[in-house]
Amino acid sequence: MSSSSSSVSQQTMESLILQLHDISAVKFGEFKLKSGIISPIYIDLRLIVSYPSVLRQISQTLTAVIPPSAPAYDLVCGVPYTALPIATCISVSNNVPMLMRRKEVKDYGTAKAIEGAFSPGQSCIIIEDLVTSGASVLETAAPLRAAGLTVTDAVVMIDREQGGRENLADNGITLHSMVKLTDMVRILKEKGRLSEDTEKMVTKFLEENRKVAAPMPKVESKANNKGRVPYQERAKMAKNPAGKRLFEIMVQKETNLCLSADVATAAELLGLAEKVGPEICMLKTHVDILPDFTPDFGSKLRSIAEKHGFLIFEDRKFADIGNTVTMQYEGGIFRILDWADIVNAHIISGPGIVDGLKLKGLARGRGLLLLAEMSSSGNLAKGDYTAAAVKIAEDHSDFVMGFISVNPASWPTGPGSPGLIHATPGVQLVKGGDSLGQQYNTPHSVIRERGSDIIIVGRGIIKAANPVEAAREYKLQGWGAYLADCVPSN
Ligand code: S5P
Repeated sequence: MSSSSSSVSQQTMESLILQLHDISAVKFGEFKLKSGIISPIYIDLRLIVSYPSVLRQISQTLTAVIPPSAPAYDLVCGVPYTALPIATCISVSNNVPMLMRRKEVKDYGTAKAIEGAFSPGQSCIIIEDLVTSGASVLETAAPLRAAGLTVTDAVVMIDREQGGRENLADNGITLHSMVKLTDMVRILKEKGRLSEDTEKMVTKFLEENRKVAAPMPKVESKANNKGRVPYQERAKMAKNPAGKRLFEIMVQKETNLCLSADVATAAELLGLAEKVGPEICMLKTHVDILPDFTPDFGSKLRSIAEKHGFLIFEDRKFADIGNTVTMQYEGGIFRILDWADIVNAHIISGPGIVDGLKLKGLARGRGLLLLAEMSSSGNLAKGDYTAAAVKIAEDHSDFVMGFISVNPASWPTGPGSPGLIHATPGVQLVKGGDSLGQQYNTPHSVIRERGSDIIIVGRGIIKAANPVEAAREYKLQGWGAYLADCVPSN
C-alpha cells in the first residue's frame, strides 16, 4: 500500500477525541493503576469495539497520519490485543494484508509466532492504540523482524510521551501518532469536558510520570539505590575472575545475551559462533551432543571466542561427589577444563562438588555457575534448595561466579551479593513453552521483572529463519531491558 495519504484535519481529530470521551474510553477521576499509582486520567481503548463508527473513524485517521514521506508498506500488524480490531479495519478498508502476532506460543518449534502469509523482505507497519515506553511495539517488531520482515514505522492513536518515541527511534522504528496525550487533554479542556483544575492536575501528573517512565537511556554509569546496580560496578565487586570478565564484556559490547548453541554438529556450532559472536557475551555448549567432536574443538572455539570477545560456558551440569567431578571436569574425551571458561553444577550432592571443581578450575581462572533454579515445569529446585545454593555461592565466591536462576527477584534470601551474576534460560520473544516442559519468558520479564542479568537463548535464535538477525533482536531487547532497569523507578 502506498503511504501517500492526506493529513488529518483539526476538526476530524477534535471530533474523534470528543467521541472517545463520550464513550468513556478516556476518563477523568481517581484511578489506581497496575503500578499502584493513583492517576487522574484513565484510558481504555478496548471499548472501541462496541462502537463501530468510532472504530471506523480511528482506522481512517490512523491511515491518514502516516506521512507521505514514510516508506510504503506491504503488510499491517496490530499489537495484541487492543489494536487488533483497528489493524483489521485498516487492512480491510485499504486492501492491505494483515499479520497477527501470537502473544503466547505453546511450542515454538512447530507453532508460529506470526500468523498470516508473507515473504521475507516485505515491509510491515505496526499499529498500536497507546504507546508509553514503546516496549509493546518492540515486542511485536521483534518476531516480525526475526521472520525476515522489515519494520521501520509504527502508527499509534495516543502517544503518552513517556519515552516511547525515543526508544522506538533507537530501535530503528519511526513513531507516527494521531495525538499526544497532553494535546488531547488540552482539547478536551477547550471543549469544556474538564475543568481548569482537573486539566492542571492531569498535566502535572503526566509531566511527573514522563520523568519516571522515560526508559532506556543511552548512558548510565553510577550505581544508585533505586535502580539496578550497573554491570560495570558489579564487575568491580566480582571475586571470581571469569565473573569479572563477563561483566566487563557485557559493558564493552553492550550485550547480556548468551547463545545456547544446541546445534547438530561441531561444524555447525563453530560456524554459528563465528556469525553470532559479535552479538553475545557468552556462548553455551553441550559438547556431548556433537557427533563430530574432535580434540581440537576447544581450541577452535576459543580462537573464535577471543576474536569476538565472548566467554565459553559448557553446560555440563555436574552433579556427582567432589572427587568424581574433578575427573569429569579435567579428563575424558572432552577435557572441558582446557577450553571452557565457565561450567555449571547442581548442588544436590552438597558443597563438596564446588570444592572438587574449584580444585581444578580456580588456578586456571575458571568460574562456576550453580543451578539454583531451573526453567522446566515441575522441577524441584526451589525454596530451601535455592537458598542453599545462595549460601554455597557466598561461601565460595572466589570460584562460584553466580547462578542459573529463573526468578532471583523473588528469592527470600535476596539474589546474593551483587558480584554474583544471574543467567536465565527459558527465554523467547513470546511467553510460552515446548512440549517437553520447557517454559519461556520474554527478555523484558527476565531482566526487569525477575531481576536476572543474562538471557540464555537457544531455539529462539538457532531455529529462527535468520539466526544472526534474531540474535541482534534478543541483544537489543535484553540490553534495552537492562538499561531501563538502571533508571530509578520512583
Ligand atoms: O533450567 C535450565 C537450565 C539450563 S542450563 N533450563 C534450561 O533450559 N537450560 C538450558 O538452556 C538447556 O539445556 C538448553 O541448552 C537451554 C535452553 O534452550 P532453549 O532452546 O529452550 O532456549
